[in-house]
Amino acid sequence: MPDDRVHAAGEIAALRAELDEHLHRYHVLDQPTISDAVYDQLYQRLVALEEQHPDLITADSPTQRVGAKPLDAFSEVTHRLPMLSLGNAFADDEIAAFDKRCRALLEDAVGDELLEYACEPKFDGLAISLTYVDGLFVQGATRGDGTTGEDVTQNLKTVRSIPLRVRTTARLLEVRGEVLMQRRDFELLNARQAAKDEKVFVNPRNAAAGSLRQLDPRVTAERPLSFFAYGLGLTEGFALPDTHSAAMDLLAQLRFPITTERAVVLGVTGLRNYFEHISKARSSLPFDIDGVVYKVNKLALQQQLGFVSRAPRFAIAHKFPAEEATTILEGIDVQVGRTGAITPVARLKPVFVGGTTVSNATLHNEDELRRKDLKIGDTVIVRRAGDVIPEVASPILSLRPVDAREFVMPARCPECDSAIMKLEGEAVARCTGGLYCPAQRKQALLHFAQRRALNIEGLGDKLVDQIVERGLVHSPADLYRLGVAALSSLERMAEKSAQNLLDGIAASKQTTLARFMFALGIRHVGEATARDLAKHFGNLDRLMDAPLDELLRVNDVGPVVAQSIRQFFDQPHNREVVEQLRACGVHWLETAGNAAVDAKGPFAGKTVVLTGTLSSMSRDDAKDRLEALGAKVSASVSKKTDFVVAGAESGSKLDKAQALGVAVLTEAEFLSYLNPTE
Ligand code: D41
Repeated sequence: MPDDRVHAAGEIAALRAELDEHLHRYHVLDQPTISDAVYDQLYQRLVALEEQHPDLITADSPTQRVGAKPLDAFSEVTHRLPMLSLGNAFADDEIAAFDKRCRALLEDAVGDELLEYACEPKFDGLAISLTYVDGLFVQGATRGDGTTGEDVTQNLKTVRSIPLRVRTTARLLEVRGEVLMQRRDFELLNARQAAKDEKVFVNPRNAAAGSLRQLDPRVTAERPLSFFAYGLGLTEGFALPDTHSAAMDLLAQLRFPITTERAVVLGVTGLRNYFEHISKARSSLPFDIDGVVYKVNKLALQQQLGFVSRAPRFAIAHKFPAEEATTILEGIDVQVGRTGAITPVARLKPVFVGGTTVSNATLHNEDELRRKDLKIGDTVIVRRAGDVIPEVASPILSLRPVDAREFVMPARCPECDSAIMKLEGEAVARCTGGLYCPAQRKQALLHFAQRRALNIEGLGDKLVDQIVERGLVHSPADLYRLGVAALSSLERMAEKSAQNLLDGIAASKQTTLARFMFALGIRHVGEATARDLAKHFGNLDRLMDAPLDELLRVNDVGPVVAQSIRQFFDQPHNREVVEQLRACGVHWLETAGNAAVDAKGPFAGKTVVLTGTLSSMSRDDAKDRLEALGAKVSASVSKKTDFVVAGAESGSKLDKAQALGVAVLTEAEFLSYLNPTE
């Protein structure tokens, strides 16, 4: 290397370390030691040196936080370890029940001792995941639905408190936390927006969400976002500590911002004291929180508790009580849902409550409306808790005007004029129009296309409104028959977006049986049930023809669900739609299903752990295949593991399997067990 380059390289390294240190002091420790002007000089010096030596620019240089090009769209990220949701509680007795349940499930491990909990504020922001490979920040993603989120790496790089490099020997380190906007930053941003005659945000959470969702990272860079880590995700080559609190200590050592308000407490009394402490501190915190989070502190106990559905059993959010305001109930409209359910909706004089302006609120059903004794013209109390949908709590009877009017359920559907009927014993009235009713058709299509169903990118509610109103689409199968010409004729639809939508529709053809079952919108068949059904049957024809008693054998399927599935497939019209969809090319991998699992097969009843990368299939596919053969697929290796399937670049799980003497299968061996005849 020429001398000048050697010097530059040295100075660049020193400047980066210096600048990183100041960013950390300013944004994480809140204790800056130099002025902004001095920081800026150092920064400009680095920029100049990097301009002279562009080959010395590295991805973790502080200059690389800004300047990335705008994107056309965010790409999807699959969370290798799902980002679970948190159960909610408002009342003290729910917290006592949480502690009791944990203790009961951990009886052997804790005996009579009080359980230790890690407590932290519940940031009212957006959950994200940060991935570091060999210490370098490589990917940042939103939580999305917990399974897939959006790749917002460029935007997260602009957040100064997120380190671009961490000093760790971990091959893989995933840090999870919340992005938010501090109250002061929010006020300043809104003042700036107003001065520019641009959109002002209703609350810090919306401002943070809007800023993170910018396709142009230069816009995000102008928005003062903060980050706080709340835990670890997937790690490889990293020795996990024993407790959540120690994991947080480690994160702080690695220079991630963590809350200063955390505590480790014992038992329900400890939880109650912490809640009181934070409730008092709430208004003086620099950011919005909507409650606190309690987590069983020992990670081994967390593992033992596991999770149900999408929420861990070892953690719970204790939310602050809802906020309330009064306003006028100006009218009651009705809305038609996907299954024809008619929901009365309160039209309210707009009121600011719990951080947003509310002008509508669902009234659920007629009975509820009568029970609450609501009349049009009433002054009502509107309640809103955190991100929960606002509700009309009650009328203030003393303020009722003499001309207050009773709500009358319309006899005919406002959308399609079909009769509205209420079945015996059911609380909801329904439009009888079925898929003739445009409102139901729209909802059914949106349900079909949503991310967790067939995931048709680009098919939002405005488009669905148009294609239904113009008679272009009657059933989901019609989506697969749309052409560019028909779509280009729609409002605000250029040929390019039409083509994008068609690409999205084409891409959705390859799906899974579980998604397909969920997409059909069978009453009582949610995502989890659809997955259980797919696992059990593995094959659509067998599922459609299954008698009630077979359906009842499926995990978590009771008589109501089984009836509903039977009724759905007994209608020739529904079978017709299914056949049309298959004819249009919608397909998935069919399997033998659990129902047919050979109880003597090599994986039946075994616990299997997948690690590393398989060349012949994705991890999810491997999991599906194993489960179809009766195996339980687990995330971590323990003495109870029967097999570890080790693909390329297997890490700590393989080491652990070998240490515990667990049988390890290579990919080739695994495939030979999967397909013994092939
Ligand atoms: O401050 C938060 N909003 C927060 C969210 C937190 N302090 N801890 C959290 N812990 C979890 C688990 C226990 C599931 C790892 C969370 C969240 N989850 C969470 N945020 C959004 C969905 C779930």
